[in-house]
Amino acid sequence: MPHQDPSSNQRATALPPLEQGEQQQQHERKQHECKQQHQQQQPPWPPEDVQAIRKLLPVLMPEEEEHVQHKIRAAKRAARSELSVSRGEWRRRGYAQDPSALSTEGLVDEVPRIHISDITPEEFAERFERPRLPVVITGLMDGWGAARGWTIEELLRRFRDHKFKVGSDDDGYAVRLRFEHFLRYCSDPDHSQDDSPLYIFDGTFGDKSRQSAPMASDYRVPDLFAEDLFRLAGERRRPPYRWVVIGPARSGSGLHIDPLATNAWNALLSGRKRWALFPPGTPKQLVLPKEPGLGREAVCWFQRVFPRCLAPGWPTARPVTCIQAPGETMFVPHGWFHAVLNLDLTVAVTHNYCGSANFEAVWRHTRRGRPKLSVKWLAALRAERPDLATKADVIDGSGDVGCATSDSSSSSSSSSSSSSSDDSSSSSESEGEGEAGARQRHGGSSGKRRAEEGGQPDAKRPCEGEGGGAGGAGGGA
Ligand SMILES: O=C(O)CCC(=O)C(=O)O
Repeated sequence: MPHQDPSSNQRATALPPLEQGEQQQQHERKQHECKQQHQQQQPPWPPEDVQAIRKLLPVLMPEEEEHVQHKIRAAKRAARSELSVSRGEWRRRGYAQDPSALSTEGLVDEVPRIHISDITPEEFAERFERPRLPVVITGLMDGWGAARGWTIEELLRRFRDHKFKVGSDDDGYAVRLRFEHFLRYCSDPDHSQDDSPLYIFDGTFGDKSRQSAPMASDYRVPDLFAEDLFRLAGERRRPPYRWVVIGPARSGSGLHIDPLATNAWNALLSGRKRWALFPPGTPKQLVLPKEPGLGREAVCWFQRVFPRCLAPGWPTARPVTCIQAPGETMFVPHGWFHAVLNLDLTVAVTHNYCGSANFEAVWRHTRRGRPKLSVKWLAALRAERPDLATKADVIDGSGDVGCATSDSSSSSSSSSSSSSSDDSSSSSESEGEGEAGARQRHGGSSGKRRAEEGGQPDAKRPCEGEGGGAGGAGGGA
């Protein structure tokens, strides 16, 4: 399928030629009718994936159940201190009762698919990386241990007691939950009504010290993305770059741009993800409006902001939509705003990387936002990639490391994130340097270091609960 111009959205152009005001009214009326229709149907609960989890978990004695509930409530409070658990604020929007929240009706998937056997790394760079076009690659996980082995059952068997990161607290410390407790959370009739549920988004899963470290050997970085130039800075110093991502329906990642102008790939092992992507240069204030009461979690963004982007008169590029299926890998080029909503319980792994194609943009962002890292990285590049070190010298010599561009200040929110921490791009905290923008927000005013993260904030995990504002450069991008 040819790659379509993101600004030519079929859904919008298919409208009859009415006056703009009339079109707007008609659009709103349709949306209202559609919502009413949806609200009359009760979503089936539990869905099949939740039923399957329940079968894996033994019934607990009352005191054990109380312990688990205590842990879950504590994680929720820590991850979203702005929401009261006891007053039911986690479900105040009623999205669990609103089938439109997970509906894909009328969505047109516009992202091209390409099979891995039909493209070489060179062609990929030429066709997608350099022109910065999103694409879904199929067949890329064939042969991965994770493709068969990352079932919930198997993950539970291997990592039952491992505490995965499900958010950040107001001081920027990781909030962690045992995997078994997380699954009990996902399958609990009460917690599963949360508008925007807790979401495992763990950038430390592969660290040698973690029980989950073997997961990093269950897959192989595909050749298309193997260049990974930050590797030259060293494992300890490089910005966080890989995350295991597991979440129930309605969890997700609010609209954001990935940090440091890195490209990303997101390999989905199970479940479906709904994506909305906006091309570089899309004005942030349009796609992330600062409106009181507008949550920035993915589900809220898709319910409230996404429909406006399809309405007549939308003044900038329309979102590119994708419904990612299991076995598909999404490529997100740098500078694209994107929001992601889990339509089912999903298991995925995602990496961010710098290759030759985005090196110059990454260099500018790193130079500006991570000056100490940039010095060490440049030294390694001189030894291993003198061609790129020369490019960096030219950029530095021209004095053009840039200032935050409109697409460089992004922030985002995961379903499980707190309102005050961004977790934006990495940092070797011991260097005591702050990424331009959001990164210094972790640690809050206390300036505490994240001992638990080994001093590495978890780059892609964004955060904001309410308020739509708190910018935060997500480390730039
Ligand atoms: O929630 C997800 O899977 C999407 C994560 C994301 O935004 C990304 O990979 O940049």
